Amino acid sequence: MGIAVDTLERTVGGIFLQAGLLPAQAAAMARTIVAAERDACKSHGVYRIAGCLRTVKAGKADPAAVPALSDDGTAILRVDAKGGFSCAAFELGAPALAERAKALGVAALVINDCTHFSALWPEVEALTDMGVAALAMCPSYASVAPTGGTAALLGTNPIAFGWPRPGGHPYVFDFATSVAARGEVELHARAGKAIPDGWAIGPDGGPTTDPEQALDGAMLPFGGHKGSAISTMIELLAGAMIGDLTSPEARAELGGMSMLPRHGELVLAFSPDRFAAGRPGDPFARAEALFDAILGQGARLPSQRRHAARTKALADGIALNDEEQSELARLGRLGLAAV
Ligand code: NDP
Ligand code: PYC
Repeated sequence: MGIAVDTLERTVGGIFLQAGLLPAQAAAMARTIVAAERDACKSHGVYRIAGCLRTVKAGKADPAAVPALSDDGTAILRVDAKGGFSCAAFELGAPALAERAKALGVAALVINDCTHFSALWPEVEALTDMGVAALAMCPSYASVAPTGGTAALLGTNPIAFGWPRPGGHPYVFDFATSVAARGEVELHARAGKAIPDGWAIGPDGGPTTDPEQALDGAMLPFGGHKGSAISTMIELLAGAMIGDLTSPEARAELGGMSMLPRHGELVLAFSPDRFAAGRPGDPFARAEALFDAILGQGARLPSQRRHAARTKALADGIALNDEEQSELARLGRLGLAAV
């Protein structure tokens, strides 16, 4: 039997409280990190705690930040995270975003000045639970070479989409616009395992399967020029357009990559009912027909693996290995002195 989800949330929340985070920040962080561990998304699970603590210890994330929502009644809502982590900032803005999208058809949540370490699927899933479709994106820090280039410039820039499915798990995809998340390369380095061909180039600009060389060099965009362009779009929409840092700026501001980057995030929400009004067909029923057709070919939907892992974790608990358990105990005991 593994660790119950609520037990692990208390343990992780306790680590962040010990590190000086306000209770609302610590609880939001614990929910996000434990959700990733529960859903078998190891690159953004308990492994991330030490990086968050390093960022607080270095004075790059404010543990006492209280995010503030501003709403001028338009389609653009803003949360100023005030230098704190993104999780509490998102939780503050999400209900207002869903309501505004239902009222207007479409609305945007801009989060500014947040330290962002998490996967984006918890955010789009939260919005689909509120009955809206959602698209979330953010820069990270310069660690990916544009296609045809030889040095880190773009971030691993994740993008996630969610579509509500009445009576079932939502349709959700969430991926880095690099071939894999940087967290995956870090986990390979920690395990002393080579990364697959095609993920990265070393500092000399040549291909490498050595994760340490990849971390010192640059990762590659997924899908060649197509991923490179989507990643660039994210720098524009969720960096320049919202008046926040792009990935090269975030890396320069941080002065290294052993901590987590501070920048902004853009989350869009759509009301399928409002968009489809007056047109033939129910958008949700039509979506189900499409999902059935995909599954009918023997393909799987994105997030199916994750939701299966969640079902297992809720029944059997979350399995952490001995090393992970002793790391949690160490972080809980020593707090910021552990990093
Ligand atoms: P993956 O490549 O592991 O997965 C990408 C998506 O594709 C998932 O939704 C996954 O669903 C789905 N998928 C995988 N295989 C299939 C398949 N055969 N058929 C259908 N769907 C499939 O993700 P990445 O490594 O690119 O990213 C991992 C995480 O890192 C993301 O959650 C992302 O948000 C996060 N990240 C965060 C950053 C930040 O700055 N905050 C930066 C970069 C990444 P499933 O999960 O069910 O397998
Ligand atoms: O895994 O690429 C990544 C990442 C960057 C910031 C948070 N996660």
